[in-house]
Amino acid sequence: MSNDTLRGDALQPATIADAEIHRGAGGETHQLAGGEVPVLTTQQGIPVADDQNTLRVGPRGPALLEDFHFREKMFHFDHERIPERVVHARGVGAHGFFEPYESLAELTHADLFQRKGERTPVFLRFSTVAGNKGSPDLARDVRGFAVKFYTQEGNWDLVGNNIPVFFIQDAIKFPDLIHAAKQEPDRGFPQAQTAHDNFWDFISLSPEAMHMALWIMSDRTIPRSLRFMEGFGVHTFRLVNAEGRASFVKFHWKPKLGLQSVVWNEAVKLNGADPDFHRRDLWDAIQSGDFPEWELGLQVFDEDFAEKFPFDVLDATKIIPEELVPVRIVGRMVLDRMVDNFFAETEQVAFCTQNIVPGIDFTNDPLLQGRNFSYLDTQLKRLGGPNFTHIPINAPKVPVRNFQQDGHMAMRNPKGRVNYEPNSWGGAAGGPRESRERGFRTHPAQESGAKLRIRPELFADHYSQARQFYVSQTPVERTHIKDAFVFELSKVETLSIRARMVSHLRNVDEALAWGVAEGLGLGDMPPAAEPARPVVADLPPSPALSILRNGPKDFKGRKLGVLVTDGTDAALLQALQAAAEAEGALVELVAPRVGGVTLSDGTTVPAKQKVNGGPSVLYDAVAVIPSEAGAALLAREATAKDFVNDAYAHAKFIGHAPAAQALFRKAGLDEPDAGFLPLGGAADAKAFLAACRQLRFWEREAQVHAV
Ligand code: HDE
Repeated sequence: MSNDTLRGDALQPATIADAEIHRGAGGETHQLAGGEVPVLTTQQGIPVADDQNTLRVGPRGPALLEDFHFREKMFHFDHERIPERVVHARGVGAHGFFEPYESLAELTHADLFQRKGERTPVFLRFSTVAGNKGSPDLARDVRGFAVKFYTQEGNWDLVGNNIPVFFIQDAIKFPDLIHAAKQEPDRGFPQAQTAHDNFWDFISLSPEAMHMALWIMSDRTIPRSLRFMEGFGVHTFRLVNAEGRASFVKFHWKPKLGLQSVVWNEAVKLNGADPDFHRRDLWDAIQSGDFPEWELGLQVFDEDFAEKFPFDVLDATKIIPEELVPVRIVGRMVLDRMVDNFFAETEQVAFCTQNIVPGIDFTNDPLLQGRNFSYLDTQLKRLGGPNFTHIPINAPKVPVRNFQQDGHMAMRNPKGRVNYEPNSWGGAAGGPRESRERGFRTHPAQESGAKLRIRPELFADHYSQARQFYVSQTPVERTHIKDAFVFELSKVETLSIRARMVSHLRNVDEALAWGVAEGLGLGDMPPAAEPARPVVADLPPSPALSILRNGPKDFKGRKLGVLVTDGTDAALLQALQAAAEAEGALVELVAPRVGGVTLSDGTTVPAKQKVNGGPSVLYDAVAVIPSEAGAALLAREATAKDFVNDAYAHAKFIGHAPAAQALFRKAGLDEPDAGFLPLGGAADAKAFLAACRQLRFWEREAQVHAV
C-alpha cells in the first residue's frame, strides 16, 4: 500500500473537499454548495475542524490519546443502545389527538371527557409482544395498543392490546408465560414465534389460556395493517363522576377503516419481502395525509350486572359480549404526525398502567394490580433512573410540582429553599400543597377478607368463552383457526404436548379438535381434558368477534398493485388509477425494471417496485396489464409467475388485460374463477375496484388447500 492512499486528503468526501468553507456569524454556520449548514461541534460545543481523520503522529504513526473529539465520539457511540423492552420490544409510535363526541360528565369527572370536541394530545405505540426489536412485523403475535393521553390533569396511559382477553389471570404467572413464549433459553430460537415446544407446553398446562389461545390462532394476530385492527383496555376499570358515583367500564378502540387481516402464507412471505410492513404502512399513510382514526367505545355496567354475569368481571381471560353490554361510542382518536426521532419518542416512551387521572380508577383485577408494579419497575431499568418522566415524550403537558428531587439525569430541578412539607415558609415560598377538590381520590370501595393465595371460583370456567369465540367465526375464519393450530403444533416436537392441546380443544369444539388431530396426523384421539369447573353453557355466537363480519365497507386505505410492462395500455392504466383514487385506494406500479415502462401512448412512468422486489403479498388486490410482448417477457420470469400465483392462492381479486393470459398459462392458472375480472376500459376498471371492496374472493380458498 502506498503512502498516498493513506493520506488524509485522499479520504476527504467530495462535498467537503469541494466546498467553499467559511465561517458564518459567530462561527456557527459555514457555506457549502447546498447552502448554509451548521458547524459540527463536540458535545461541549467546540467547533470541529476534521471529522474524517483521527489525530496521529505523522501519516503512518500511532494514534494520540489526546484526540478528545475521537474519544468523545466513540464513547457516545459505544453507549447508544439501551435495553430493549423485555416484552413488546418491537414497536412503532405516532402522535395524534383524542376528542370526545359528547360530555361524559354523568359517568366520569376525568377532565378529557368533559367538553365535546376538545382535543387532548395523544401518543400511541403499537408493538408485537414476543419478538426482539429487529423482528419482523408479521409475526403471529398479539399487538400492543398503548395510548398516552396528555390531559389537563396529567397523563393517562391506556396500555391495551388488539385482543380483549389475556393468557393468564394472575400477574404472578407473567414471567413464566413470557419465558415460555420467547426464544428457548438454551438455543436462542425461535425468534418472534410461538410455534415451539415451550410455548405450547405452558399453554396446554394452563387451561386458563384456552380462550386467548383461540384468539391468537385466529387472524387477529396477523393484521393487514395496524390501521385495520381494534384495541382493547382488557381489564375492567372504574369511571367515577363528580358525585363519587362509580361504574365499571371496559375500553374499546374501533378502527374507522374496518378490520382486516392477511392470511398465514402471506404473513410468512411478507416477513421476507418487507419485515417493516406494518411500520412502513403507518408511516406512508400518515406522511401522505391519510390519517388513521379509531373511535373510543365504552362498555359501561354496574355492580348489579357484575353480580348477575356468569363470569367474573375481574377475570382478564373473559370478555363481556357486545351483544350483552353494547359498546357506546364516545369519541375519536386521529393519528396525524409521525415522530421526529424514533429513539427519542418511540423507544423512550414509557407507558405505565398506574398513570391514571382523577375520574378513572382501577379494579381488583389481579392482572391489573400486578401490572401496576411491573411497568414502573421495568422503566427504571430500561431508561436508567427515576427521572425518565422528564423526557419530553413522557413529560405531562401540565406543570409538575412536587418535592421529588435529584437522581440520574435530573432535568427539572426546582428553585428555592424548600424541598419538604409540611413547612412553615408560607405562600408560594412554601411550595405546592395537596388539593382535596382537584386531587386524585381513590374510589372508596369496601374491602374485607382473609389473606389467601386463591382465585375466585368463577375464574375456573376456561372453555365456555373459548367456544363462544370459535362459534362466532365465519367458516373461512374457523378453517384459519384450525390451520393455525395445525401449523403451530406441527412445529412442536414433543408428541404429548400436541395431544394435550387437542385434549383441551375437545372442550371447545369437537369438530375443531378432530380437524386439528387430523391435520397433525395425531393417530389416537386423546380424551377431553378434565374441566376445572363445569362449563357454563353453550353461549350464543357474538358476531362482533369475527373479523370478516366487521370488515370495511369500501376499498379505502387499501393498496392495488398493478403489474405493467413496456407497451401497457395507457388509457387502461389511467382508468385504473382514477377508479382507485375514487375509492380512496393507493396504486403502486410493479414493472420489470424500477426505472419504469413506456406505455402505449409513448409516455414513460416510473415503477414503485421491480417485480422481484414487489411480490403481490404487498397488495390487497392486483391488476395484471402487460402488453403482449410484455406478457411474453413476464412468462419467462419466475417472480412474475409467483406474483400471480400468490395473488391467486391468497384469494385476491385479480384484474387482467387480455394479454395477461400468456403469463397466467405459464403460471398454471388456467382455470380462472369469478375472482378474475377482465379489464378492457374505464367501466371494467370501476367494476374491478368495486369488487375489491370485498377484499378477498374467499370462495377460492378451499380450491387451493388440499391438506
Ligand atoms: Fe404488559 N408489559 N404486562 N400487558 N404491555 C410491558 O412494560 C406486564 C399485559 C402491554 O409500547 C412491559 O414498558 C405484566 C396485558 C403493552 O411501551 C412490562 C403483565 C396487556 C406494552 C409489562 C402484562 C399488556 C406492555 C415491558 C401481566 C394488555 C408495551 C416494557 C400482569 C392490556 C408498551 C414496558 C409500550 C409492556 C408487564 C400483561 C399490554 C414488563 C406483568 C394484559 C401494549 O412492564
